[in-house]
Amino acid sequence: TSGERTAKAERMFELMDGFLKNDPLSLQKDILNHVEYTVARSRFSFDDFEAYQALSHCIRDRLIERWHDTQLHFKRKDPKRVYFLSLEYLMGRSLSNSIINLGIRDQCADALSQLGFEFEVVAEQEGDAALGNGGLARLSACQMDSLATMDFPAWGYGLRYQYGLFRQVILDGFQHEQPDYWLNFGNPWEIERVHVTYPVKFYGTVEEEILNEEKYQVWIPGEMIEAVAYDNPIPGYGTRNTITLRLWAAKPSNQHDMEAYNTGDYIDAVVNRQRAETISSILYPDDRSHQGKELRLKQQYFFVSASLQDIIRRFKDVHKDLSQFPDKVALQLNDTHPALAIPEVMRVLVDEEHLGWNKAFDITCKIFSFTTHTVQAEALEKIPVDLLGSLLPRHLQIIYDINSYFMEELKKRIGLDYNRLSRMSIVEEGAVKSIRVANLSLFCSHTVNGVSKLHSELLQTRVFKDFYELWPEKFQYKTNGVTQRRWIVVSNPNLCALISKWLGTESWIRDIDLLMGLREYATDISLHQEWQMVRRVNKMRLAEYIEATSGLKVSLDAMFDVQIKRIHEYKRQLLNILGIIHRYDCIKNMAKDDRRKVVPRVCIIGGKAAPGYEMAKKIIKLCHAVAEKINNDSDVGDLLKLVFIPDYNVSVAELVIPGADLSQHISTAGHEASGTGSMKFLMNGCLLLATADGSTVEIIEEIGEDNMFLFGAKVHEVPTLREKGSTIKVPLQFARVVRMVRDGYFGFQDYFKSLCDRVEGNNDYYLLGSDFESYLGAQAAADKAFTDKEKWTRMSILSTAGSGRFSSDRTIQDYAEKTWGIEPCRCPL
Ligand code: TH1
Repeated sequence: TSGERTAKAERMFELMDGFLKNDPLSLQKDILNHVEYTVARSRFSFDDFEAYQALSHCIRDRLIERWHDTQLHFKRKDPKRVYFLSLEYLMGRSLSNSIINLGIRDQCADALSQLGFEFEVVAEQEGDAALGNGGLARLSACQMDSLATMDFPAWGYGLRYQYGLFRQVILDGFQHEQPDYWLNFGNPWEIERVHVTYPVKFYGTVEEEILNEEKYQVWIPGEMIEAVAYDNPIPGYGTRNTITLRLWAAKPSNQHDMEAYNTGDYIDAVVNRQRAETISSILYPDDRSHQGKELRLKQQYFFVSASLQDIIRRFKDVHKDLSQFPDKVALQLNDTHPALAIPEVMRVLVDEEHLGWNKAFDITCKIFSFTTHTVQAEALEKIPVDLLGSLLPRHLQIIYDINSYFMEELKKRIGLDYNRLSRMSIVEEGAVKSIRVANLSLFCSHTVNGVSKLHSELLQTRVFKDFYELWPEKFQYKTNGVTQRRWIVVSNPNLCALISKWLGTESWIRDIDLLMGLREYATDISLHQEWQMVRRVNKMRLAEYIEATSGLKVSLDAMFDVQIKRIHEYKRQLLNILGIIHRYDCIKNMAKDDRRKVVPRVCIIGGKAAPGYEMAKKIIKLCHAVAEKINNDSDVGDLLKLVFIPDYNVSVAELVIPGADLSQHISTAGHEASGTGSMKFLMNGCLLLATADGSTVEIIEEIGEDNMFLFGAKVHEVPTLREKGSTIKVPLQFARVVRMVRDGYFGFQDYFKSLCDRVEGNNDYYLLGSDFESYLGAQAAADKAFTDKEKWTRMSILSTAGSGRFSSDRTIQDYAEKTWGIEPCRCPL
């Protein structure tokens, strides 16, 4: 009875010590207890890594308390919830971030220091959780932080890969990939939910069944795999709210292939069972290329099916009538990777809940919204029909049904314009008949958005023009953002303290618009001094890291010029390297006296190439070959250094970004959907050298063209330049530096030939040649500005001051209001 339950709860509460305490002494006790009982080391002898493990468990305990309270609060209030579906999350490290969001940084540092440990050193023991590739995956992580901080009732769903993004090892200047078996030492940031499991079905056939004189389709699966939940608590900053990132792991199901046991082949059957786990074992390392692989499709469905069973169960715990589903649930598709959720919802509603098709479709269209991160039509995901039909036969039927309905609706709007009908169809006829996942997502979502203003315009005028003309009201734009908690507070504590001091408050950590207040002091000499000091300390930290990883000593007086991101031809790391060769060539050809006027530079490049992306791998090798030459040339000395930072990841970014003077975002206009790295540099007071692409266009609106170094063709000029092809006049300097590479000046002549071919004449698709002169102009302007310390510092302060619009808090607020229709649900303290 309820009376008994209350009595029991009261008894439990009395037995509890109350909530865990956060004063340094209590923390010390808890750390030592975890050393002894969790890590199973003696409390009299443990090392930095064990201290990391023990402290992590202390923090985990505290997260669990808040997490329980938050979940209970959400359950009681039953607000409309948002479910963020993403196949990738780049969380990086969790310890510092959690400690800062809990507001107990100083207490933890105190506790550690009294035990003889240093907070920074302990925090650095943690490895990165790298369950994603690049921008898209880090965006998911930033958005989770904002969702928690802003008290939204939100869940993230994803896959718990056993192997994260490969580790990059450089041997003789070539990239090699090594597996990232990141769970090796255990993971204190997850809670295994052995009882939260769902069966996921694959293969088999579809049969018709008659029930109460109605026909139903029944899917008889051929394989069953179990999904087990692992919960990762995501704490908000300045709130008790702690939300969940639920990741699914595959386990063999007890119903998996029963036949094999009966036929007596026990050993084989067990080995086969084990194979089920491969579904969640590995992250695909390709940044935006789809290959129609069965395993990838299996991953997508596995994750979608488990998440939806979980979401529907949560809904049904409280509500009976599924027609209320859209009032309580918003589902956000992070690109098309989770789009199988659409036919899956239809299947559940029609086949399992026995709702009529129209009713089911109405519900479906009310719950989905879709973010696309893609720029080119060719890069959109497609699923070969044969593959889908064999793996998910019922889903293929449903997609066909949706498409027939879609085509009928379309004909009512546009008549029998067959070209257009076939362009817009969800099913692509052709050599390989395929499903166009973006078209499915567009038709079935109430809202679609790009990730910057420019990108959203390109969607409307190019990629999804046909759709925009018919359903303009579906299109929104949501410029990406990054979280200032991770990208200033955690990674740049000195700048954080300085900002709080000058603004007279820490409130900007939750209310980013306050950063603008710094504009007032942009010319204040004492701020300038403190600002320069903070930046110099960060440069020192970076210089030490460079020396430790590459053995190269760099001068702190040089301009630290950084380009870190995935290696892609469109991101034009090659333009950067050719520019460096040009700079080198100039220094070499200068009279000795003139060299004194050169602004010294340390050029830093970092990033991974997809394992099968040959050109990207050649770019990495070229970078090393050029560095070898330059860094060993005594004519050059400290005037120019080139460093490749290996194994770029989130924690490397946290170290590099605060120490950068200049950062490059130099994609060919129209190719970077948004770009989020630039926002992190901006927040940290690093100046940008950039093209008018992606979110840079909005950064210009915010800080003004004269606070950055802009160059290159504009989006509308690109098509004409491409048409002109080899008739474009390419500057002599460009031909000269390419020739140096061709002629083997840096060795590896044969290997670099195809790279050189790619940027000359009609092949220069990314317009390196035609943008080169303006690129060098921007570089010269940066040099000039750097020699004027006061000007540079002012520009730097104004960059930070103008970065507020690029906080993911702003992005999430926008989604909450305009896309999801959800409200904050704050757990009482
Ligand atoms: C990136 C975009 O290239 C980048 O411009 C954007 O800032 C970022 O997403 C966040 O919106 C993309 N990453 C991926 C990854 C995959 C497929 C497509 C894209 S687009 C796997």
